[in-house]
Amino acid sequence: MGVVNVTPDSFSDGGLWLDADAAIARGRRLVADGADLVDVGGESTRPGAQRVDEATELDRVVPVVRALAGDGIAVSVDTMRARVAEAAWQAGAALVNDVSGGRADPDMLRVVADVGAPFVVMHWRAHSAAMQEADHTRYGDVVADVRAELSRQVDSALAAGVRPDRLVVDPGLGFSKTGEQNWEVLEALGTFASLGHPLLVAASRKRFLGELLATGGELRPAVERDDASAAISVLAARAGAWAVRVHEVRASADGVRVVGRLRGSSGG
Ligand code: PMM
Repeated sequence: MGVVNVTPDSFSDGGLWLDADAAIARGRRLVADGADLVDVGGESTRPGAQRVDEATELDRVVPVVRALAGDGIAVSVDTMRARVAEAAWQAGAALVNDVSGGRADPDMLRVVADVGAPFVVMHWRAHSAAMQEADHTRYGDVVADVRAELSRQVDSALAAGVRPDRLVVDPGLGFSKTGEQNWEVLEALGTFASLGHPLLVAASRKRFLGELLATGGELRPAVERDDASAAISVLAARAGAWAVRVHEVRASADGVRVVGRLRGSSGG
């Protein structure tokens, strides 16, 4: 899954693809690089981010989704808003990726159930403005707690009528998690796969990689974290992930093919 952030303020590519034509070209490029899915978002969820209004999000996302879907590209829409999900679905999106897993907008699960969209349920505790505050990163056992909370989010989606075969789960790296907690989650991907739904892993360029690669106390800049991101893609594929969400696709797509070949199949 290649990322197109149609935002001025995403942490690693904010402003690069804000113009619709630039975003569409980027989406096509990601597919040429090997992406099977392009994730289009119009609202940054970086730690501390403030929300954008719905009209702005719709204006950013819908033309890009329509153009890429019109090319025959499988598009996911990265949104916490039911109306944006619905409009993107009507514009040809194939999947709804909600970082709140249906918790931010009370209408989301109903809309997704009504239209029959595949739906990513990500582990989520709070909006970006507050998610790294201490009480939102407190866990007894981060792996067990994230699994239990994600399982409850899945139950809510099922109760709202989303079909079980439409659900994808994501442990939400960097969302209400410290760097150390992200590593614990990554070491336990099988625990999340055991929820019985396809698993999405989204580590690309996140801060904990900048911390890992820091030199002299300086974080490695976000755009220089792609090699480490691709390494995680390989490990995630090896652990049975269904998809990885990345900003630069080629190295991850190639790595996933290597893993697939070692499994004796042509895919990942
Ligand atoms: N992370 C970001 C945005 N969307 N979606 C899913 N399913 N999982 C994630 O971890 C996730 C996401 C934040 O990264 P970005 O600002 O670079 O897009």
